[in-house]
Amino acid sequence: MYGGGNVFEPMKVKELADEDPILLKEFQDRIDRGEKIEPTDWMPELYRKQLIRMIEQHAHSEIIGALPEGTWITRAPGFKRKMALMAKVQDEVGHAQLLYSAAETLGKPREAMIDDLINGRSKYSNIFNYPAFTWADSCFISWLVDAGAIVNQLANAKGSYGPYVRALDRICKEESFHLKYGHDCVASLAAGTPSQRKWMQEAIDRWWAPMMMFFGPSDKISVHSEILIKWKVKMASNDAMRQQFLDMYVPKIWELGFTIPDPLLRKNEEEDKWEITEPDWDEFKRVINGDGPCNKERLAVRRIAEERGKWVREAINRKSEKYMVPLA
Ligand code: BYC
Repeated sequence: MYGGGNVFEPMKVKELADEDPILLKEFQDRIDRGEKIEPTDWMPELYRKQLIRMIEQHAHSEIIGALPEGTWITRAPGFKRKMALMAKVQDEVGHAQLLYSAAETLGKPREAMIDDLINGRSKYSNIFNYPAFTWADSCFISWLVDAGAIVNQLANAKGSYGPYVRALDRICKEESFHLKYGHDCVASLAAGTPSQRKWMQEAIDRWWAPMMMFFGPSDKISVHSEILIKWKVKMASNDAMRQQFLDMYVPKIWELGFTIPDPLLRKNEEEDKWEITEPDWDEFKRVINGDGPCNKERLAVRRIAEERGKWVREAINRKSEKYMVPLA
């Protein structure tokens, strides 16, 4: 019933042509009227497949995203920062649980999703395949990666699939705390010693290019956007989300006295549009297909976690079987 998709592979539109045209029209009318689609409602197989693909990738991004920040919990400067970062990382893992549950409503079991992740068959966000060398890298993630995630998720929380939008709604509320925490971390470094300012600037220099890619390939080469926007799964295109992020956060980065490592970055006031250096989409493709600086390490950690947690899952399942009351 479920299935993923290969990057940049053209969509199999044939599956849509096979659907009952009357049901398909009623489905599109419901979406156009702003109604929510629920798990037991009729939906085209392609809608189901696309949602599983996107929600599953999103869930994986949350648990893998916890890794580069997680390594900084014990090294965060001071008790308060340690506590706050630990709470944030726990939130991210919780987001993954919400999202796996939302994807499960579409028919793909959680075990199959985890299996696809640890065996490299599923994708997760490009940005978490880069190393967090310094505390400032962790601050960049907490502020600006979370900011990018909020831009995307606030928009998509108005989308069409009930379980996903309800999960996004809750996730956005928690993310807005993360954003404040992340901004406070970056602002502290900005107001700190020359070395602290330098570390933060170096982190911005390292993470800016992956951050631009975080919103997905440009609209010219995005594969799934057209159908996902028609079905209100995505509420804006990748370029529109990237532009919104630039609009909101470039001035804030400048305000803190940092520079952005893109010589072409400028606001074209006539077109009300940010001009940027075109991201290196070949690097992007390599990274999302398993060949980034940290891909192997990230999946190895998840594989170990899966292996070590096996006895807990088995114990819970046995206990629930023992207390299960047979239905009359
Ligand atoms: N990374 O047709 P396109 C967080 C793939 S977690 C990797 O434009 P689509 C956080 C795409 O999957 C929040 N792969 O795709 C956590 C497709 O490949 P397949 C993460 C990417 O789906 C912890 C191919 O490229 N947010 O912030 O229309 C701590 C063609 O692309 C990426 C979400 O997951 C990427 N960046 O649009 C801190 C949001 N971009 O599947 C923070 C939910 C594209 O054909 N997802 N690809 O093999 C989305 O909104 C959409 O899936 C995307 C891509 C905008 C990302």
